[in-house]
Amino acid sequence: MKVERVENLSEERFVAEFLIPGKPVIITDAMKKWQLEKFTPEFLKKEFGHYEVQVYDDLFDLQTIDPLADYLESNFGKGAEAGRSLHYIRWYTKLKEIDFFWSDELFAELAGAWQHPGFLPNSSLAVPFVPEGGQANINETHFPYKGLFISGKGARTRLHRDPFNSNAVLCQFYGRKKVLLYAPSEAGHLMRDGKFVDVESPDPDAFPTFSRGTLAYDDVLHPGEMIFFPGGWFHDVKCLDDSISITWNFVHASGLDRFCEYINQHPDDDQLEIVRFFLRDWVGEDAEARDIAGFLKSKFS
Ligand SMILES: O=C(O)CCC(=O)C(=O)O
Ligand SMILES: [Fe+2]
Repeated sequence: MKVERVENLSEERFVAEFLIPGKPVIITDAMKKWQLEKFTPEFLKKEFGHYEVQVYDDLFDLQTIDPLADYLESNFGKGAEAGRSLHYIRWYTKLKEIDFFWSDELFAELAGAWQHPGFLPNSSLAVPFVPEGGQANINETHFPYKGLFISGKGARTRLHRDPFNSNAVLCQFYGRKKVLLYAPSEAGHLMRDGKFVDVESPDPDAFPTFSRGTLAYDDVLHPGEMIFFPGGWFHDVKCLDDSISITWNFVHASGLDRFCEYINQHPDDDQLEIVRFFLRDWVGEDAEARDIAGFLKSKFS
């Protein structure tokens, strides 16, 4: 099935029809006024080619740190050649308190080239936390897992669901991506011992009931389109062309119960470090899952 495509999506409709029910959607016109020419390989190479960036495999294991220009030279314009490494740049803004090759400087320089989408809530946000009366802005507020994704044709982000039940938005600038989506209810067919099935070559011993899992959506995201991945949904993303995208995650107050339930049930999840980083000014750097949940519930009750 194809994902519903909408235009002119208001925040009210997004929250009521997609965010609260947890329904994926593709927004076709939210990037119309953006400077798309700044999200091309040529422009990024010219302006940012000397930056060192982190290069991952098809999940989230770091492989190397290389200059952006080197990656583009060896991976773009090649086609998915047999034997070519399918490494993937995921260049995130700061996610934790360590010195790393974060993209904050890049995003500061690109701030004028794109804007906070009109449908995306800018208040009632739990992660990043926006105090009452405040307004988040994707260009000024720090969001979790906000990053520039750069990947050669054939590269892939294997099936996964995003951390701590957070929602994600993926904006496609350059090239097409094939997107497969499974509902949260299919977890039993897709996950085992914290590992996810590889939908392109499922291991029948580890995932014996994979074929009984229902694929909800199979679609292609085109340049200029944005997709919303609701929290808990499993997604596999494959680059049909050389590709450039931006993504970020968020937890909205409407999903607070699910978020708190998740963190209370997974107090040792290593991604909680990221939640703490985003809430450290309010709950402290050592906050336990229940303190985080208690703080957010008190703010949105
Ligand atoms: O674009 C990709 O390769 C993966 C995107 C994704 O997983 C996300 O935005 O949550
Ligand atoms: Fe994801």
